[in-house]
Amino acid sequence: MSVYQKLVTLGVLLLSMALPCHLRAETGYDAWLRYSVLTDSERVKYGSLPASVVVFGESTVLHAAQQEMVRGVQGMLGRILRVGKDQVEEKAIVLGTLDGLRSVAPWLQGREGLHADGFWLTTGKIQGFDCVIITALKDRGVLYGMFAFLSKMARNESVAALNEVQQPYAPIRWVDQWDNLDGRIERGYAGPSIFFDNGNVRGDLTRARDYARLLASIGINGCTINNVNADPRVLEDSFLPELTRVADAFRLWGVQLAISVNLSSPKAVGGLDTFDPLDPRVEQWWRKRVDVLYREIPDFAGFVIKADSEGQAGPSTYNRTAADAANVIARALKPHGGIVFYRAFVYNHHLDWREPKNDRAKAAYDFFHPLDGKFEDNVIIQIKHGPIDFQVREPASPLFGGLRSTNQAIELQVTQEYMGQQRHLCFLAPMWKEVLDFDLHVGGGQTPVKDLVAGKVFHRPTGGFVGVVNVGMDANWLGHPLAMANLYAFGRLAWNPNLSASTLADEWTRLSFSSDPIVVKTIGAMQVASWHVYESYTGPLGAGTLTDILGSHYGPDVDSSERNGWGQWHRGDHEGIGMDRTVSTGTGYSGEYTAAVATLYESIATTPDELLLFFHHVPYTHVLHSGKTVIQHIYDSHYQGAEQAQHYVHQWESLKGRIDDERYAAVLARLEYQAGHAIVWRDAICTWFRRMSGIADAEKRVGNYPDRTEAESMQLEGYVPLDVMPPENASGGKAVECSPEAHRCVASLRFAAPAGWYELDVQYFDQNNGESTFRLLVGEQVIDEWVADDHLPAVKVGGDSSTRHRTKKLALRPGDRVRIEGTPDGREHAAFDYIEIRPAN
Ligand code: GCW
Repeated sequence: MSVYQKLVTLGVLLLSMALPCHLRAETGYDAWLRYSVLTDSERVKYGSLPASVVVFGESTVLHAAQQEMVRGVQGMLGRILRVGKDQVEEKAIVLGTLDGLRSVAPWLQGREGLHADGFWLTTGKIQGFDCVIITALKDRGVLYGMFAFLSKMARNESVAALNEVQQPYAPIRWVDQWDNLDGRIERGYAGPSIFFDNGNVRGDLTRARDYARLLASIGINGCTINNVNADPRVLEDSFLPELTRVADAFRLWGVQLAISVNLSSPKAVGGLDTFDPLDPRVEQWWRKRVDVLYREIPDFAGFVIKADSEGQAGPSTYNRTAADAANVIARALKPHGGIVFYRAFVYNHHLDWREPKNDRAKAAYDFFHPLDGKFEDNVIIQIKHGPIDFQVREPASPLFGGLRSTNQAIELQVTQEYMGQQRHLCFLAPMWKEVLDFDLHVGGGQTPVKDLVAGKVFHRPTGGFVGVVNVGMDANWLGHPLAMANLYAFGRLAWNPNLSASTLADEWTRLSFSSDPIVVKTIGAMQVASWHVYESYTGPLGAGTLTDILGSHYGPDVDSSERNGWGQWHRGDHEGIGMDRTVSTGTGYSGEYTAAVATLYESIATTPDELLLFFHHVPYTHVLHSGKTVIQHIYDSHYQGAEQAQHYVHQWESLKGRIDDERYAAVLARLEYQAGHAIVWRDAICTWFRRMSGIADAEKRVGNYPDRTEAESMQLEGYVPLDVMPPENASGGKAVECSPEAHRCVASLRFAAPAGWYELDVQYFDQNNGESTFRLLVGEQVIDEWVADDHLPAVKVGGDSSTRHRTKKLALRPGDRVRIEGTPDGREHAAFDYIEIRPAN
């Protein structure tokens, strides 16, 4: 280490020691369980908190609860509680099940109606001393009660004179991870798997344990650790000890292990020549497998099955039904209390797009509704929230109303596959709430989706909520520090879907950042607006996400949806856009809802604007309820959305000094990136619609960029023009890239505007197959330099890789030579699209 480096290190060290405690350096690893020290005035509230925490009973979960209480109180109040067991000798916080406390607090037994996993926070005398009591039917409930208690303190709520019962809305509150055994995660955006590496379970499961702690703190009780596109090897004998280690890591936090299984396992790893669910040998094979599993992991939760979908094997191979397949496995699990989740995501991805009646949205209902009542009681049909696939705007799946004698769970996607992949801010609670609260009008009275999935409407034995999460090895779990609000909100909604999105954002911000009112207000406002903002610049009116659905699911690519078998069609052409899903003239999808809902969607007059193009094909000139034409709405919405994305940066900058520098910088970098990428989206979608419709933007913004100079029109040395496909993904359809023989390329222009301060944006392409370097020079002076080393889902020039670099406050005068110099690397040819120079304010 050089003397300079040593000085820098010392400086950083001193600086971090000098920071007030609540601004300590943070990676985001602690998420909402930071227990950061409360201010003096906040601490006053807890002056009379007992000095000891006594646990009644013996179990790893209760022990973990006691340890966590010590940790939390120490963090927030700086006091180390005395721990005790089975006996109260002074005022104490008491942890124990109702059973465990029976002999010392018989008066507690009067509390009726506490369900499994529910808890009761109360106060009273135990063995002669005033106690704060956290009790439940089961150990896990005590754990949840303890977390609720600490959460109250962290949010500075009073914990005096508590008497509060909380019951979870539904028994199933699970998360699924789509981790592959080789350590990669399908649709994971935060590094490799915390569970698997190189074909096996990781040696060090610290992160798996810490993940379980986070999950428990929001009431999650099950976790499926491997991809639903399941590797049959998870059921091999040799893999069982590996699974056992994960179950052990989860157990102390009351999270039960589950795995995804491949339906072809009896044949693929079981040595049979069939996996026909009705073959007795197959039945016996599943039974034996499951028995062995439970011998090693007695609290094993169950299996998740994706079958007959996207290339996965399924019962259709033998002309059997999903019920046949689910039931054979369910019967093997039943004696052990295990559950089978059978995913409703079954559809034909070779659908003929020329046939106007074909509609992927109908698949789940068509497939599963006829099987209602044919499933064992420990089968749960796991249904994505909408009928397509986690698009930015979909109606609630009609299948929620189509199953009355079958258990169901809603599948929500925390990982932002179609929502900006944790590079764009997109808080999903408002979207989930709309679906959960949507009344499907099945049976009498109100039947919102949340009640259907919880089994309340048709009195099902089980059901609930599943979130696809995909945390990874990134220190902050999901990549974007603000994305963790989605995991938090998912868990909290699974516990209580009546919580509002703004309450969730508020709770999460207080726990994850601080209770500083400006922080709470600013982050809350950004989060709550963000789904609408994302929707407005990526595809409004229910057309579906207009992304590259054949590849990354990230950047814009409107045409990729059309003329293929995947069925994510929007039917956009020169006349109009939208899928006609009505009964009268379209695919008939709207008829899958009960009459009250079907009527709403059947008619253009009653379909809400935001779902118009999901249900109807209309001309671009169609006038919306808002009074705007469809085409003008599309233009306006993209401009407004992109504008709001620019505004996030300023909102965030207003928090400087109010939150720790690490997370401040990490979030700022993502928001600056998002602001640039929102413009890529805006321009691509508006250009496509302008070209397709032939109708100009009434505001004259589309195709008219006064501050922009196209790279291909600059003076080029070593750089050569490149046609970009699809053309709308680059300004003017073209970019420039270094020619193969060039080692360094230059594009320049002569500045012609008046002297002053300017900001300059370079729109360049950051691929993941090289790390090109860019320099911005004015005359001979190097003004700025950066490396295209981000890890975007992109190997070519286009909408996935297009990235903005901004140089702020730069002095320019007429005649200055502005130069962009690119040094290619690997397969990345230092390509860029345009520069924009505008007066700095
Ligand atoms: O949306 C699609 C995803 C696939 C995923 C599939 C599913 C795990 O693009 O990556 O596969 O959904 O939910 O099964």
